[in-house]
Amino acid sequence: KPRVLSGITATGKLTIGNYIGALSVWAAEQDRYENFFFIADLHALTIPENIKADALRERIKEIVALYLACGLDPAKSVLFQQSRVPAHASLAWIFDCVTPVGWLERMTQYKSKSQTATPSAGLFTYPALMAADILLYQAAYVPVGDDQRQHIEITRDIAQRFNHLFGEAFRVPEPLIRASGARIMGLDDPTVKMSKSLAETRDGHAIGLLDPPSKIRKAVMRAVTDSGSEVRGDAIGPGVDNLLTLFEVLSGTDRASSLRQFEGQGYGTLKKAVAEVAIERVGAIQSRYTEIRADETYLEKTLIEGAEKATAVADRTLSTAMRLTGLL
Ligand code: AQP
Repeated sequence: KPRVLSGITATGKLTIGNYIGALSVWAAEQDRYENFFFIADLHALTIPENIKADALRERIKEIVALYLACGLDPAKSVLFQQSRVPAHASLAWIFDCVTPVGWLERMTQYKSKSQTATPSAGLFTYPALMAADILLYQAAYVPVGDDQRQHIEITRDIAQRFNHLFGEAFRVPEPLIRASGARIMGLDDPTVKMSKSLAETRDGHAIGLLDPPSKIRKAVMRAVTDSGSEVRGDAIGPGVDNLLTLFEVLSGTDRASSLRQFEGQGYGTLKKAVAEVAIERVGAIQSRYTEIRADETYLEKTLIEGAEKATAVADRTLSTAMRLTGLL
């Protein structure tokens, strides 16, 4: 089976964007691939002003429990915490040294995030660590949301540059991006991507996977729409487009049939329908989540076993890279 690898950064509470763009795809395709999914905790340190040690520890457990609650099965997928596999940080340093600064300067995520905080060197070299995350596992595919395209592109460039400079060590991976729902937008502003870090400070921005029904309903009912008042298939602005997309991916329909259902209806009707499907899906995840969180020993066991399996694969690739560079 071809191998896939992907992860989620532990920078906040997971949103329905993370679920639709990433987690739901990973879970649905689990039988087709050999799977590696990780919690990117090293990446969570890039903006140190945002870090509280206890909160990060809690977030890591929360994310692994959500992985399980969303249907990832440790018998089919290796689930692990990035920092427990030291090869990630070691290969990242090697990649820091093969990555031209100009490539990093072009990354749009750095450009936007470095506006707000005192930008750290880690924030700047983040793509080299992400390349290490992926390339250590010789992944064929990386299932991600649309916002990650540029990161996969630079990962491919880094793999090719290393292979060219030192010899073939890395498989060049392909992104795997769903056709619809790969970029869920913010409910409070449909021109920006729904993001877990924005959700930390902006009420009504996101649907959180652990939000209670009342909070979800409120956020959806207040979602920014277009200037009109009813759904019109020939004039769909970004707000209504986002609501229709949410409805379609969560209820398993397509644009043609959702338009048949909502054409000519007021925005309130569409919003109610979106809130109901979201509450239903998130509710099912939450009831499994609560059961999983009741057994912390199981969570820890999952992370220990995951780290062992991931380390075995990652160390092999790291050794190859170290041999080719002369470190070994
Ligand atoms: N809005 C989204 N729509 C579809 N897919 C999304 N993903 C994220 N947001 C959406 C996908 O989820 C995976 C993990 O995302 P991430 O951890 O890289 O970061 P994030 O949720 O995008 O978080 P922030 O808050 O925007 O940024 P950070 O965490 O860096 O502060 C990825 O596959 C992503 O595509």
